[in-house]
Amino acid sequence: MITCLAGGVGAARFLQGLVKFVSEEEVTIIGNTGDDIELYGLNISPDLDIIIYTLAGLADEEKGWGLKGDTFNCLNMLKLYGHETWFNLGDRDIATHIYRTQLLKRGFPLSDVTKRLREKLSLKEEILPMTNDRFETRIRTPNGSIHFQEYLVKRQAQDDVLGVHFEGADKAKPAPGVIDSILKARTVVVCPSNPIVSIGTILSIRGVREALKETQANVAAISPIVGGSPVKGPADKLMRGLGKEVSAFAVARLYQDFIDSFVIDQIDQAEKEKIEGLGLHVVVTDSIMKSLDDKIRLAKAALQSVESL
Ligand code: FO1
Repeated sequence: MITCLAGGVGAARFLQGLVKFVSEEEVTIIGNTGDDIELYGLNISPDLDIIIYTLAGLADEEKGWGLKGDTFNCLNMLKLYGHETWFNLGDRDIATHIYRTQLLKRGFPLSDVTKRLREKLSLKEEILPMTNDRFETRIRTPNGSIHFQEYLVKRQAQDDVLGVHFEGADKAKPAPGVIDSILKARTVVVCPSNPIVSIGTILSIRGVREALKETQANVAAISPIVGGSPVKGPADKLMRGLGKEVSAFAVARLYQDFIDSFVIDQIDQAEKEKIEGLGLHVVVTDSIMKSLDDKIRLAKAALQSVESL
């Protein structure tokens, strides 16, 4: 089994490459749920949906989220009724949130809901939420603490970041199968996702970090920071806000106690030795994913980075 720790768009693109040469049944994905938000009475799990839609070939690959060719008539009507519509939910996307909300209301845990969703969309990869419990990533800003989506989408990541808070992390238990999928894996891959609010959230779940240290699996990570910037998203603003350098090396430092290898982009070649100094096996490659071939190449580099160990 190959177990992948995944956030949203970057992870989804990486996984598209991985499943081109690894059988889908062999892949287990532990997805971030810190971005989850309730809007219009609907439970929305953005990162789980991005992974599911992308692997099902339904995602709007341009934006990276939502469904290709979706319409926004429902949202426009909600706007007419005076609702805030800064989070763009497409009409077909809303069906996913209705289905998820109905099942949650009937008492099914998020892990069951996610299993049903990916089965209905004929996915063979196992997709596990990091937890079934309430967990909300909040950003501390000069205007107070706000939900991650409000920070990122409504306010376009313009607020100064004074801190990041994982509400619920103290009580959140790993969802069924999460710890096992790490302990039983042949290889664990930390996908190129935001190290603070996509991977950091998964690592904050009780028992996850310990399992990553304990597992017999080799653990590979891909740097989401290339040339001092994230390929996509607010990782630089969050890292700076937390007083961390924005570099591949800084990400390697965050993961160093449980990974064996670290894949960095050729633009960061100069950091290779410094990262090796952390005791990690470093692989330098072209890590920018534009085409499917790029995604396959990066996924192969990640697996090869630990196969030689
Ligand atoms: N991101 C945006 O920047 N703007 C949006 O309007 C937006 C809507 C949206 C709807 C469903 C969904 O699953 C994701 C959506 N995202 C949107 C992406 C999301 O905010 C973030 O990309 C992830 O939460 C971070 O990985």
